Amino acid sequence: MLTIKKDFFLIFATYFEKTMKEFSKEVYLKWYEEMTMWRRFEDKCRSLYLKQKIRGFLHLYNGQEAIPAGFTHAMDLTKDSMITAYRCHIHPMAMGVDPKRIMAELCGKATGTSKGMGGSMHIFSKEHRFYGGHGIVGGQIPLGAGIAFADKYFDRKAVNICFMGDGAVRQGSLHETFNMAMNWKLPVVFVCENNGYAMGTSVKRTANHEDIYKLGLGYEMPCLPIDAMDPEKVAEAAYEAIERARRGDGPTFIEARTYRYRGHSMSDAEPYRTKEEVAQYKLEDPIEIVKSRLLENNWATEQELEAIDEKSREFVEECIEFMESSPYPDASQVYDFIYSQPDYPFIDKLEN
Ligand SMILES: Cc1ncc(C[n+]2csc(CCOP(=O)(O)OP(=O)(O)O)c2C)c(N)n1
Ligand SMILES: [Mg+2]
Repeated sequence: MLTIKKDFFLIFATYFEKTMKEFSKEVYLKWYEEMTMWRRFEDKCRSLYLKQKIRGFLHLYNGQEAIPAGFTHAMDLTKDSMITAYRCHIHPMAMGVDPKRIMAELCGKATGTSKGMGGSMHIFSKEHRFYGGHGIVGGQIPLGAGIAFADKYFDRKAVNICFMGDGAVRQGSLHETFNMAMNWKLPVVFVCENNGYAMGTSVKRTANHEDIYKLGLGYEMPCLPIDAMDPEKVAEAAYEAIERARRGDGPTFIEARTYRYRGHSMSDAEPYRTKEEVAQYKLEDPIEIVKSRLLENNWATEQELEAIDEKSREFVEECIEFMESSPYPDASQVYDFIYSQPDYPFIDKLEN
């Protein structure tokens, strides 16, 4: 009797087993629309920086677009969350944050996602569960595990996707976090966006081997490298890892192999690589991959894709208009939203 019951539930569970949304024409068109807009957005940010409308640091994401495209395809956007480093304009857009407000934030306007007080490295949206935007290399790794701890504690059945760079994986905090995340089987997917360089330091020069995903092995954390220029491959690996985390089986470490086309930030003369190397990687451009699949499957014509490109260009212009017509925060707000603790004991000690 017991076995029949068990078998019945097994069949029932298999029948209703969740599978990932298929890679349909609609998905590909959405990817093309989003990815061309993201690329255009970043290109426009570059010119706004040269015009000094964007100040401070600016790290562009060109070349890495297949990663947020693939991940958001596999995520449950009603409850899952994301956290990343300072190269952070595109991930929140993929999560649903309004690009106009991101553009406003980049230019320090009051309509920005952090009221114009965070800037390029600190995009944040509680509403869309995009938890930054962090300038300390590797600082977001323990925070991602912390979000996952809260998800588990409150039984939300939600998963945190914690992105980091190839430079960040060399921080000690990664090891403490991996150990705790495995020990407590936290619902988190750690993703190293390996774009080949940490500022001007290549992965080759950073360690005695280039297989970053192997950092998971010491913790018996499921880990794998993926071709992250192809959003389908990203989505497949993401889905498996997310579902593993969601059913309580703990974290996964994905090394997403990608490439950044622009310099580390705007002040990078790129002496560490050749123009030929960049051109070589552009042959595997993620937007071109999406475009060629749309054409091969007769899901869109060249003209239809050109119309989408045009729509992306117009939308980014609208973002700039929104930013231009927004006010700066009032000068009286300069000390607002700053953490202070008047009775901080150590300052007291110093003063006495
Ligand atoms: C703790 C810390 N050390 C050093 C820096 C300076 N820094 C800023 S970005 C960066 C490189 C990080 O590279 P990577 O993690 O590969 O990310 P990518 O820029 O390629 O996205 C460094 C060393 C910092 N911000 N924080
Ligand atoms: Mg890097």
